[in-house]
Amino acid sequence: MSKLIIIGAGGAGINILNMITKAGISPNAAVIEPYFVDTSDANANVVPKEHTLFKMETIKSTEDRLAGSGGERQSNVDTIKHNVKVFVDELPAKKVGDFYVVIGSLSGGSASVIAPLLTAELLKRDLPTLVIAVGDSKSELTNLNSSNTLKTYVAMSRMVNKPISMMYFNNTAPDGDENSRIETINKQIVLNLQGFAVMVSETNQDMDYSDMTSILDVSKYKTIDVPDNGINILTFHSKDINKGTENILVSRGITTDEVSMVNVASKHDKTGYLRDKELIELVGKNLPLILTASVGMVPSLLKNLEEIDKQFKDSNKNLMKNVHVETGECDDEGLVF
Ligand SMILES: Nc1nc2c(ncn2[C@@H]2O[C@H](COP(=O)(O)OP(=O)(O)OP(=O)(O)O)[C@@H](O)[C@H]2O)c(=O)[nH]1
Ligand SMILES: [Mg+2]
Repeated sequence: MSKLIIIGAGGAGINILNMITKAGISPNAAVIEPYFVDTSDANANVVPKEHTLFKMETIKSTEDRLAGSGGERQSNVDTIKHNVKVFVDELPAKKVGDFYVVIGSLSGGSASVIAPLLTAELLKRDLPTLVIAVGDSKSELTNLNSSNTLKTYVAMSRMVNKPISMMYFNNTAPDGDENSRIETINKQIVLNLQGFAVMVSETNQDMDYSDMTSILDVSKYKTIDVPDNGINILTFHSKDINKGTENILVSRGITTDEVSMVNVASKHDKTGYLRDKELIELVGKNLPLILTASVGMVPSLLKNLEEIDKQFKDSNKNLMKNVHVETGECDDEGLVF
């Protein structure tokens, strides 16, 4: 049976991975093996008791507490680079049949560095990897971090010369309530991974390891020209579209129009069938499960983040005028009397 090795990095990654381990995965789907990593102790309480937090040591805030990156992506780069290699080396023996998932926010300071480095390291070792990336546009910093982390993934993909498969989410709805939006996204991610675990379980008819590694590395399909942005965005749908096809799983490779995000060409389509009776019973109501890899979406995601960045900068420009304060004389240590 295939395993899903899921690595939750940073605050958001740890939180979401904890939700996945609690929700569980359907029996007879791929078994989950969770790993939690961070530069901070702040989220250690969310790590389930039976698991440990892999600590990427940074400056300690006190004797025994790790300080995190506080949203600054550059603050722990060298430590993280070193630790990511150590972490991957320490993962248990890799075997054919296993799949890797890396979960992290794009917008904080730690996972936004850990997760891309980790993904590149796994891909370099030819391990089939899916990235769950959570963007955020609530502040200029989180939005800019999201944009730069997405660009990091593009650069990483070019360096390892492989497409990166990503499920992309953004916490910030135009007028939405932030907390309910995060909750919705977390639930969506849990459902997507439960579906993914069914698809990669190797218990399905006509959908085997090669089919699933190809949807993660669409360059394996002769019909799909992977654009040089290197990222394919995976989306999951479970649709009640055809009552007659009760136990169908479909994976699709698609080219997407970069600007309008309209799907312009279905390049590959692979249909598999659920064979396992328990799985049919458990997930049958959500079938068919359709996993789509779209290879042209990243430029429009980036354009969107860059437009938001411009809005933040424009609205702050005027506010920053007239903020200078005259203190008058002060003594050597800055005291004003
Ligand atoms: N969807 C989702 N987003 C979350 C969750 N927890 C935090 N976030 C978002 O993640 C972003 C912050 O990133 P974190 O993951 O906390 O950052 P980090 O990687 O730990 O990095 P530092 O804390 O800066 O060292 C914020 O924009 C939050 O809105 C969660 O459970 N779900
Ligand atoms: Mg953190």
